[in-house]
Amino acid sequence: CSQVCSRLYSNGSKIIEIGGKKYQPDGNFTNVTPSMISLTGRSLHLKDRHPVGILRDAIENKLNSTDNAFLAYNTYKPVVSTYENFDSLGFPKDHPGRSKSDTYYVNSKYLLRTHTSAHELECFAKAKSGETNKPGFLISADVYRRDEIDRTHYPVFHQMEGCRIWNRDNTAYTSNVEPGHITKMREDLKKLEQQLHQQQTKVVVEDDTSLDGNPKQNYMTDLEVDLCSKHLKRSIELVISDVFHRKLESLRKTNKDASEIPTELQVRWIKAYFPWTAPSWEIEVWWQGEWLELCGCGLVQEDVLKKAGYAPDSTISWAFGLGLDRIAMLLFEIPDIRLFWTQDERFQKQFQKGIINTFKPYSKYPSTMRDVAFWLPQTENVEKIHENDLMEIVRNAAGDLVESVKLVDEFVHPKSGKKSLCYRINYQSMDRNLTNNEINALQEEVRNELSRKYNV
Ligand code: FA5
Ligand code: MG
Repeated sequence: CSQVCSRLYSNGSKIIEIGGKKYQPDGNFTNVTPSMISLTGRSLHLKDRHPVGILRDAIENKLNSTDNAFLAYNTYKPVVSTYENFDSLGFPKDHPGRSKSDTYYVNSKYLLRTHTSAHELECFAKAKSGETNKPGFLISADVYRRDEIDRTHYPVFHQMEGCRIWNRDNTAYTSNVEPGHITKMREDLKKLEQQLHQQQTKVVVEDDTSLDGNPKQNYMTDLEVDLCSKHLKRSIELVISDVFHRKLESLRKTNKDASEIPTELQVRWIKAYFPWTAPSWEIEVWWQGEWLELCGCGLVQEDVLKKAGYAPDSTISWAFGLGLDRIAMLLFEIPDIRLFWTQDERFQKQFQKGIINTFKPYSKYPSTMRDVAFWLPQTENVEKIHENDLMEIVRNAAGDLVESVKLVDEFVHPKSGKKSLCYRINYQSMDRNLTNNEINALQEEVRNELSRKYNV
């Protein structure tokens, strides 16, 4: 914190201000940096001429094309409580996602949300209270995670959360007629399957539907689990088939040999674990020679529904969380995730509302490497250096002028046993040429900060 706070305090203020709200920093927790705070409020997912915004809009439209079931919440502010982000969802106290090396804390009670699931409880409560008359909702927002630096990782990305709710007709279970919600789920599923059937690009699904090691919740019947998980999976497959179809079509138009472009899309469902869903899965799509993870999902734990005000046993729901940036990068052929954040109009003016087109790179500016090597501190009372802390130092010094940071060498001295690390920082601007003097100054700042903070 000393590093962060001294910067925050440099304008004479002892208060952190994000999105018009004020927060008291906390020496033991605060690790959100001014450079991160400056990225809050950009709302790329709301811009209708930005790849992330265009994709968000396309997915919302597709999901609502079947039965217009989803209300979209897209303006939630990025600061949430640790309760909303973790506790409300049943994250154990020692879950690694809570650690300061992975999460940006504002203070001990508030943080920059790490996923859109942070707003699930509130939205379920709204649905329960009758404030909305739709059986589902979508939440799109910017999310924040401390992470490595390279072309596909950025400390801010975007997610869309989706949830769908059925009220259980419990009284019918005592009679011989099919409960109303089962009939409704069958109808909803049928509509979805018909729509999926009409998609021009078919999805070929690999799915081990057994629940071994991925158990259902006791309050639900096998039939309910079957119908609900099919509805969940078909909804996501519909989105994927729609979005990727547009890409395959445009590749077919521009490729010399159109027969090389696949006419089907291979996807697979993998069992997963999330504290607030059971059973849970992730979906991966086979794209240009590799499996790409797009989304985590599952059937919402009864506990979360109860916290939102639903009576025990009364409700069945599914939830998913879809990453937008990776899909947008691949659809629009964006070579570096930093481009999403550039204000350069050569980027901005290439996109139009509702259209998925291929990005045309403007001149790529040369990159320059600098290495920094240091002996790891050995004494116990020195703070350990987590790789994400190093990333943060580089980000603070050079912001979006860094293309990547990679560990290139590790050395253990044979006699002393001391270990040294060498990181290679690749400097490159998206928008202009950098001078050597400028890069040297940035590198000097990284070196000074490393030695000041960790005494290396
Ligand atoms: C989650 O964030 C859960 N909240 C998803 C969820 C919601 C599960 C509702 C169950 C019910 P995960 O960390 O796997 O899970 O992230 C979800 C998706 O966000 C990933 O599949 C991926 O598409 C995207 N994502 C995750 N990390 C990154 C990253 N560093 N950069 C870009 N996209 C990412
Ligand atoms: Mg995941």
